[in-house]
Amino acid sequence: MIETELGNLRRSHYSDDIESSMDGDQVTVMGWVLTVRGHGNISFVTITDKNGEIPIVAKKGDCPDDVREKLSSLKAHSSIAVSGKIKASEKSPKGFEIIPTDLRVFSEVEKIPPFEPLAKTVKNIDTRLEVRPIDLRRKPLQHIFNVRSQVLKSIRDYFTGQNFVEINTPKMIATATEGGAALFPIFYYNKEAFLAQSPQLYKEQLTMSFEKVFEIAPIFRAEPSRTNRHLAEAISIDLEEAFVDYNDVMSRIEEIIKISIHTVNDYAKNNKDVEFIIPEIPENIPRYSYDELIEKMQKAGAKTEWGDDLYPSNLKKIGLEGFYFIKDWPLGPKPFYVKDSKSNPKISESFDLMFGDLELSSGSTRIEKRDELEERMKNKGMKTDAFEYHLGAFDYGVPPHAGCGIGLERLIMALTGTENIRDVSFYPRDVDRLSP
Ligand code: AMO
Repeated sequence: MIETELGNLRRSHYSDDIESSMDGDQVTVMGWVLTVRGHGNISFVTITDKNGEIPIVAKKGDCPDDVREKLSSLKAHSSIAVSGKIKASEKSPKGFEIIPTDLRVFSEVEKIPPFEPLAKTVKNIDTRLEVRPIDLRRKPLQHIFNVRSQVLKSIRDYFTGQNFVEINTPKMIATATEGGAALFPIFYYNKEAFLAQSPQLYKEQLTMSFEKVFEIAPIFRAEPSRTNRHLAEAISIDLEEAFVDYNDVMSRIEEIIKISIHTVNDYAKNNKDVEFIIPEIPENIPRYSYDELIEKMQKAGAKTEWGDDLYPSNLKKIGLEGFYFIKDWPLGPKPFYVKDSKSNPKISESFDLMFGDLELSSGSTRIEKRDELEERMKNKGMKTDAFEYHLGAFDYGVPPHAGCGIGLERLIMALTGTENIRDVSFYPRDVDRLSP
């Protein structure tokens, strides 16, 4: 009888804890069936766990018959435990195999899977997203999400090392913060409320008490467009700092980009089968002004005028590649909290961080004076009463401050050469997808 319950059985080793020098040792490994091959009296089964693959060789006479028969009948994806002896083997790519003595089959797969666990690519992304937990077992995605986790760790370490405080701000809010982006309305008891488009106003307020703050959390945008770079729910790495301006924030982003590329390089060094396209570590990230780029675009024959957005097709025309900043955008379309430039009131102290034609981050120096902020809100046709909860803080010493939001998914796209944002989000949300 092959047991099916975990009971007190526990894994003794992960795949990467085992090596040929452990010949003869008894181990218990756990994971999922990757492949099963067999002929006559011998079965070769590969199982995979969090860290890699484990070859199991069940040969008549070497292991109990019921174990061998059951192993050879298993389908890919079944979840099992194998106890047995390590045997050093030059024929095995890992240098060892496991001769099973005991088997537990926790969840046996009956269905034919929508794709094989080893499939490198599956053409239709919807096929994959429908069975996302299974899709996430595939190696290319394992690498993306493992490296994403490490990049997040290195960014958190950076902030903590620089004496930033990690904050959490409300995600159910009463008013919009990012003018242009659409809101998701929700019921909040008997009132209308919204999912937060960004932590903007709260992170600004928190510079009053903590000076340097960061948050890594979801932002919600009712994006009507179907593109490979927009999600309805994305993760934003937000920072906000007192007594600095947008130039200081760009310098911080530069450090964060360098640290992140180092992390991805280290990951790739330790995992030979990764197929990331990793960008070069830039010595400095160039900072172009909006004016300068408009002029270049016009010279390159683009039909664009001062005040227009900088469209990807036009950015391509002037051959901008890799990481670069576009700074000093026209003030008009910028959200109400963005400060104008003292040298030219038509321009804002703002920037976008770009990677090719992909916007990874935007940031700015913020307004710290109540009357200026109210004026900007009125000019934008906003009702200042609704923002009294925010404006009230400006009566009590808001420091000069600046900050930015970096889209985590887009950052990971840039760091790994991933084309579709859905491949760097565990459970992507977009116009057409609200499940799984
Ligand atoms: P912004 O609206 O430019 O700025 O957003 C900041 C960054 O968040 C990412 N992002 C998205 N990623 C995927 N899908 C989306 N729908 C999406 N929307 C935004 C982008 C973008 O550059 N409060 C300001 C930031 C600040 O000034 O601190 C803000 O939200 O990478």
